[in-house]
Amino acid sequence: MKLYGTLTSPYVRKVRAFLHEKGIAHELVIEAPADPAGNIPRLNPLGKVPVLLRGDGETLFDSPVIIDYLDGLADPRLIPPAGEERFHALRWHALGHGVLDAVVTRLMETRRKPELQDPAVIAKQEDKVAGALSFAETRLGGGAPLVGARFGLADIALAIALEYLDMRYAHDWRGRHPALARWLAAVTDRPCLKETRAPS
Ligand SMILES: N[C@@H](CCC(=O)N[C@@H](CS)C(=O)NCC(=O)O)C(=O)O
Repeated sequence: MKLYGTLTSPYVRKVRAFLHEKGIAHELVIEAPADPAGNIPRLNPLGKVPVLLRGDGETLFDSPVIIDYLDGLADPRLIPPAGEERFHALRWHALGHGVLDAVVTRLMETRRKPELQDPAVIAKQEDKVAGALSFAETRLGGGAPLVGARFGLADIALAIALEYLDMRYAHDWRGRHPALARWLAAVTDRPCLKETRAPS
């Protein structure tokens, strides 16, 4: 099984952390989606990473689909199988994933020539991030794990979203969300997070 992606993509990191936490053997193929001579356009018609190439030659994308597939491969289960816990875990995933989308959209806008940037686009994405953090701050409960008794998808998705803020939209979110800051500090040394962090 091969995972294609870059070391800086937070979507790829989410899948890598999930693979690490589950202990699933795989080969990481570092490849930028924009490389016209690379494999990504052939493996994913959307031209995005991550892409998972299975042993039988089938490919899977995007990151939520890959994660769902991987969870069924082996124990421990990182997504609760049913009931309220399942929907809470999937909602944490959606929240973390949405923060990534907002930060990426904001980043792309800030990378345009100054005269082409639209401050309204940037403000709209920053509002989404602020709303997501406020939502998370009030729903942390007693700390990690966020759902059930085991560190799982919910924790991976939230931790990676918060660390991506520090990487691509650095601002004082900790001052406004102290419970979230404490929660991240308590999980940040987990091996699945430490070993998938983007090189500085
Ligand atoms: N929804 C996708 C998002 C993947 C994505 O946007 N990946 C970026 C890298 S961070 C990419 O491949 N961008 C290239 C492009 O959009 O052409 C997922 O969760 O896998």
